[in-house]
Amino acid sequence: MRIKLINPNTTQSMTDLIGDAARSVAAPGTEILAVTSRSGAASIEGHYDEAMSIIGLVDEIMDGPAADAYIIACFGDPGLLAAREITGAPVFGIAEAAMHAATFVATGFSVVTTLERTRIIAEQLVRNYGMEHHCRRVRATDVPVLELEKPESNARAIILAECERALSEDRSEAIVLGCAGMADLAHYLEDRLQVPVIDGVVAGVKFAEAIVGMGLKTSKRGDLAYPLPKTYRGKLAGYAPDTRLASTEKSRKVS
Ligand code: 2AL
Repeated sequence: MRIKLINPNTTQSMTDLIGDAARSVAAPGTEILAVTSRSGAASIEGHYDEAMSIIGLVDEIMDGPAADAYIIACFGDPGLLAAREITGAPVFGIAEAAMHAATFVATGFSVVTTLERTRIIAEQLVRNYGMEHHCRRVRATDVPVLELEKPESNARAIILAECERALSEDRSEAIVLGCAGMADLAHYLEDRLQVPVIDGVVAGVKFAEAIVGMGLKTSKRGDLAYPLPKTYRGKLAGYAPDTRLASTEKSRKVS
């Protein structure tokens, strides 16, 4: 099966990092197609960045090659429900995937993310996903997304210290990593913390394999049905669902 792993920010080095993480767990026969959004912000750290990322995300889903499943590799899960509307293939957000995975291996988890403003967005996701009974706290580290890949930012040590506080102060039994750019930290942290550390990119890949393996597709009854045909004006005229979407979904044939 082919899983398209979409980095909705426009930083290629982060795509390379998450592509490596995804391939390290992919089953034989799973192809990981890791792509960088062609439009939008270098890093996604707020509501505006998220909103602006959705066009690039939609482009990656609507334009070929088609995939059996899609993963949105940003912890805000930007455009997740819109993405589920425009394709029948299952779509996974890394925040939703990581939180669900955490509930299988721990009663309570803490999310450790980047900035204070993304901490607030992650808290909103916890509520949207009905995870209030499982998520004990969402913690910020004040490490900006693009600093994660710079050794001089000391990001590893800062994140490790925040995880240690989460285990002692929140009484959490597992850690959910709150940014795609932390995908390479999971093993490092797990070795030191001795609790499950869940990266949503890896969780997304394994859930995608499971759901596709079960033969499940996104329901087209209700709110995730294909968007209604209507006129789109201005800069978005080309995104009218009936023109663009119909042809891409019709040509969707993946082995
Ligand atoms: C993210 C992420 O995963 N990628 C990105 O650009 N921003 N999320 C976050 N909470 O920092």
